[in-house]
Amino acid sequence: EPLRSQSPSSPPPSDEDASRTGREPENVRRGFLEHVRFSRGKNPETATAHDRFMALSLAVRDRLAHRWVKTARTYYEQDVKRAYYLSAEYLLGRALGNNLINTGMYEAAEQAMREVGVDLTTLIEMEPDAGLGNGGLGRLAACFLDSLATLAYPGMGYGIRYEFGIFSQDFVAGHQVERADEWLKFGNPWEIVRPEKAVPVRFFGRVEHHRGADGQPVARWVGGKTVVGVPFDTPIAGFGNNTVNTLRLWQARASEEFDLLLFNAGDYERSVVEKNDSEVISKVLYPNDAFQAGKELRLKQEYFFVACSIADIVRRYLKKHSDFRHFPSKAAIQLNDTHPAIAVAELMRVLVDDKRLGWDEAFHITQQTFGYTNHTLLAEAMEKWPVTLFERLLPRHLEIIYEINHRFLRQVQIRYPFDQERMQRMSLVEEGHEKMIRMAHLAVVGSHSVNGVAALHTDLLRRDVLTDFAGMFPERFNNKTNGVTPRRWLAWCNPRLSKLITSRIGHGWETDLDKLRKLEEHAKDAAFRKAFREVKQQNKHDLTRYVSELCKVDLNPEALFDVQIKRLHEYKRQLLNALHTVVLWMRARRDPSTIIHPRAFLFGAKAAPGYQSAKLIIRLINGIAEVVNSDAGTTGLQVLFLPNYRVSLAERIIPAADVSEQISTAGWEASGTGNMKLMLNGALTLGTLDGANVEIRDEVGDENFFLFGLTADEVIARKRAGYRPRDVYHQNLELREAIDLISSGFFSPEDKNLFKPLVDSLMDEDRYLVLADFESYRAKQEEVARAYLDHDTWTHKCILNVARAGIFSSDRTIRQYAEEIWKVDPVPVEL
Ligand code: T68
Repeated sequence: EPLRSQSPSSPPPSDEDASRTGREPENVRRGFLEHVRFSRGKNPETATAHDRFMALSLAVRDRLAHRWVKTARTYYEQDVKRAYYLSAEYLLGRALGNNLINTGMYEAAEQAMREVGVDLTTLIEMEPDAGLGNGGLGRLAACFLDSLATLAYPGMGYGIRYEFGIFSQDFVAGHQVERADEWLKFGNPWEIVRPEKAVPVRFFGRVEHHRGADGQPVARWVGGKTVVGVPFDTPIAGFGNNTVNTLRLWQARASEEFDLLLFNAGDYERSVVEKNDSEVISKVLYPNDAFQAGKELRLKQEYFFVACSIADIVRRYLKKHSDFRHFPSKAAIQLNDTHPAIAVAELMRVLVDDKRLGWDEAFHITQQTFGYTNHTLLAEAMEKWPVTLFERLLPRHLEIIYEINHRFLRQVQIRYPFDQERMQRMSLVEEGHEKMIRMAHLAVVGSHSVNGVAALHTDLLRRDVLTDFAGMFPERFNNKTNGVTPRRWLAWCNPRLSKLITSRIGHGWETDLDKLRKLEEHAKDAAFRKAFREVKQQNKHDLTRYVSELCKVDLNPEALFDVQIKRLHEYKRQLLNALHTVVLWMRARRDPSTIIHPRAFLFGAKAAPGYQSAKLIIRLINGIAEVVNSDAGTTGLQVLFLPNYRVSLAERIIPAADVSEQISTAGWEASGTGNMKLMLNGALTLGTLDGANVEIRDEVGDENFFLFGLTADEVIARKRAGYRPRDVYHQNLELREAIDLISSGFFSPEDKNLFKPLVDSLMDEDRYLVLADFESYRAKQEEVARAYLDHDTWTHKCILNVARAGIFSSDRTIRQYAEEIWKVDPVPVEL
């Protein structure tokens, strides 16, 4: 089933038409046919769908190449300050469709393919998702790259070229089963390997201390073993401009000299084993989204890509400069959470040990260079590494961290004399049974900027998590509310709505999302509301068709599509949603007239493979789905867990959503970004006052938002007062019946006790206040159902949601990072 039945709008093609770069249909067709023949070695008749996908992608890449080179040359020649984004994750999804949209080539490609008898959408569907991330944090990095290029900022992403990205998810008897994500198996047409820019990275070894010729102490990190980082570059095309930035991902390779040494010593077997040890570093993405596993290999991954990236940035700086005092005027480095925080110690090592700068000067440069973004308040996600591990793996970095800590604690002591407890709280080293390095403290101390990702999150970060640091360095703390790219999350994924919007307000919203405000006027027009409703309805039909193929479930396209799509985590409370579906179903069994409008509850989520309770929640929802869907005819209720939630699946679900479930326990979801994508596509939010929901409600108005639940402060107060979930259970009859039904094994006939751990933890602790918020949620859901009956008023609210989503463009977010943290300016690329 093709994804798109209409072509999206696009900017006019620009000025060149050479044979390998021209963007007219005839050029694209020729490029495609040449790649079929010369890159794939096939005749058009024998080419497979995959050959055609590769050939078209290569033809598109050719048409980016010229601008890619020109962009790099422009930055180099103008010697501009650049923004470097360091992230362990990039959740890019598919590139072909997005590149066609951003380059304005979509229609040309469509026509070119039609002329050779090929369906473009079929080719687009051939592409595997680049799933080099877990969830929001990785997808945010991908949206940021798109915005950097679109706003013509000299920005570059650095990360890891995982051979296996986020696992692919199957359901077997309702249970999640993981399979390796072999996204590179058939080749990646977008990347270009640059072996000439490989970087050696040392691990283990020891530190030698002696005096330099000038009498100053010098440290040298020697011995150990060396791994080589090989960069693979992916072009990132801006929308409607000539900018093509670079995402540089490092792959780990065994160092040849090292192998040869062993090989020549006759130890062939060991040399091959060592090769494996090296190359495993970039093998697989750790699939935890809010939990620190503390595996040695993970720390190796972090240092590996950080060392490669810092070396690359320093090498680029030295092409035009020699005095490092000016380094921060040419490079801003943003740390995407603490995963790359070791960069603080690495830049210090390069400046002090390799480039022989004095400590104070080096530290000043380092601080002026780095900014740190925090993405979570969850204690179990805070990165800490055993000192013993650091000592073995990165002995020099441990010394540097100790030195940073020593000087920092002296500052604390001067500022707050006789406050031993504060020193302990703020130390980069956590004392205790096992000494640990606190990566967030390293990131804060080594940066000039620390930001949260939504207003509430930043407030809580200041107030509850980095309290002492916010007290000591208030000027360092700032908020940068997340955003999403309107190119992928509207222009590309929802061509029908895009066309409707453009028919009323013209183009321009793609790069200036505030223009959507003009839709407020059109919301008053009944014809526009009707057209809007029809678009949503057609999108729901598309999803229904797709789902019937994928899951063999026939959704009712007239039903309200109630959507919760995000990683599976207890704090996100998929269980609250599930409990509610059981309550609704039990009511409907007794009296079908209680369901005033048919409703389909759609879930999409991956659970971390080791997160047992999350996996059990998936199994529960699949169990509920089996029961509920079997008598959907009488109740009007459907429940469906779509397997293998990922970027390309989100692109199908979001345009078809009526209700956006953003129901995390207040205080836990740092921001959320799916909430923004759903709003932008005309879904109404049912949510708590958490993360960016707060700002979404501020923008859209309380009358266009379904608010429920405790506030973050109330959550804390409720727990302080001694929260007893069992009391709630006893007080709420319907809730009790639903929980009892789950306990009885009704949804797990093969194992009656399957959900016992789930129910026990809910009744005994209920850490995320599912039961406390249940009644408020249920009541608000009833309001949602009633509101949906009035289709026209509902649609009016949907349109206002779209009209007021402008602020949630990642262009706004990136402009704020660029102006307030990085101090980088746009650098337009002229051809
Ligand atoms: C998310 N964090 C936040 N973390 O949960 C979400 N963590 O509220 C926010 O909108 C988003 O970041 C963007 O700011 C994550 O996605 C991870 O994926 C993660 C990965 C590895 C380790 C820890």
